Amino acid sequence: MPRITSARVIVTCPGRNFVTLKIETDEGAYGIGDATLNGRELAVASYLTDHVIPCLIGRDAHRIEDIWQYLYKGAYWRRGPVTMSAIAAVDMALWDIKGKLAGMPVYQLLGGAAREGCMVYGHANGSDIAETIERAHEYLEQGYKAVRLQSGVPGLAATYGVSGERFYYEPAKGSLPDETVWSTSKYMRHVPQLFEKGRNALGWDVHLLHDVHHRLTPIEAGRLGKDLEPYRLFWLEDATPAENQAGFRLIRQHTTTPLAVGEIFNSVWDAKQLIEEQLIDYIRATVVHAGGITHLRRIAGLADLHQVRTGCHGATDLSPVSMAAALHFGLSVPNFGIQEYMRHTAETDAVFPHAYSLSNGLMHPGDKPGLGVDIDEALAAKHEYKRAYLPVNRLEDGTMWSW
Ligand code: GCO
Ligand code: MG
Repeated sequence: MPRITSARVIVTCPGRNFVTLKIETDEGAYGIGDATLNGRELAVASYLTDHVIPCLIGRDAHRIEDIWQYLYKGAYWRRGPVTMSAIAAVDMALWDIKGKLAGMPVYQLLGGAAREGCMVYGHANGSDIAETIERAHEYLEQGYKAVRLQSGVPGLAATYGVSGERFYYEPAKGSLPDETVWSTSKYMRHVPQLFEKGRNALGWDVHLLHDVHHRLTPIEAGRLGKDLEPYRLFWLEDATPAENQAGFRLIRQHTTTPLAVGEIFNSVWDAKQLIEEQLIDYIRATVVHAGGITHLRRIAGLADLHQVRTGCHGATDLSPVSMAAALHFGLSVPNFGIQEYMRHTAETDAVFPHAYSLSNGLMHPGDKPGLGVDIDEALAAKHEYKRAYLPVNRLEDGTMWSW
């Protein structure tokens, strides 16, 4: 049996911060797992180094489920983003090791490919509608089958999802959080125009998505969903904060626009009611923040019983290790829906060489044994950690709001 001989946390900042766990075994195979929690990175690094790693040494690396249960039940303080990201990193690293020792890519260990590739969506964003549509065209030219449209809102200085960058959006920055200002009424007037013009320009063959980023109340979300019905969105994401899962009943009563939620969920318990009552169509929980491949499969299993499909979060704050893990999961899970794909910078890709690839709008994890992604530790060491925060958001009168 492969014994865990050592483990360490690597913090690096090739343009943005990433936390990676590396686990080594006495059989030579090592595994890596992503532990990045945007804006709160060092909390997970400490959780792993100070509390988890000492419990791993000497264990049988093949016993993935047992180690998962040990870390989850053994913590006593269950769930939460810090704990679940730490457990996820261990879980990913162990699947990586198992794959390497078996000489197989992880998706084979999960049951093999259930499709040719994972359909991904890209982010088209612009300061106005015309710019967003121009970017969306660029995605279509590259073969994407699905594009998320976000655009600046007239009268608001900054809007979620809009950046100066061409193909990605990186909101975490600064030594203190940026403050942005939000107006629900300005936004609600604007979004239907974005999709009306978007459909006219891009046609009906492309899947269009939109992220509300937790800004609306359930009844406002119901109204927006209704207003967007003519444009047949693939999904409307994070329409309202989901701590109160029952809140989604109200949205459902008012619209047939498909709903996605869950990028900030940590476990199946965050989604249980949403799934069981079929209040959502896509669950966005992801490998790194929801307890790893092991727990994500459990969430997907429950979702499958209720015709809810997966749509894992895949922003740039999830490292290439998470991206790889998400693709092994997505390729093999029966109820795959779509995968978010925000390209990492060349700087990040250099630190994390990987086997996954994109062709004609579908991504494949590649066939290297394990997850098929590595970390160049010498290069990682050259990029020192830089504190960065996600923005905070206020209404125009100064009231704190969800960002
Ligand atoms: C998305 C997300 C991101 C988050 C980011 C926070 O749909 O991709 O909403 O843009 O804001 O991952 O860390
Ligand atoms: Mg989102």
